[in-house]
Amino acid sequence: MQLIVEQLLAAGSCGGGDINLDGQLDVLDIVMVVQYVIGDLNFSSDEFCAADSDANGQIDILDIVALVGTILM
Ligand SMILES: [Ca+2]
Ligand SMILES: [Ca+2]
Repeated sequence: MQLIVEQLLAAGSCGGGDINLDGQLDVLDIVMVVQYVIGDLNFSSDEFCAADSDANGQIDILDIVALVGTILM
């Protein structure tokens, strides 16, 4: 888990994970990613960049895992 998160975070300049730009990584950011993945929310390019933890151009479960891992560290 730890290794995966570190690899994901090292992947690019995007993926800070602070999607709502309140200066904190917390459950609210995870909720936004989940809402995006299930289609309830659209992201701006900045939000997308912040959410795409592994910078692969897609927001998916791996980005959620990385975000959760970051918060738990
Ligand atoms: Ca935040
Ligand atoms: Ca991704």
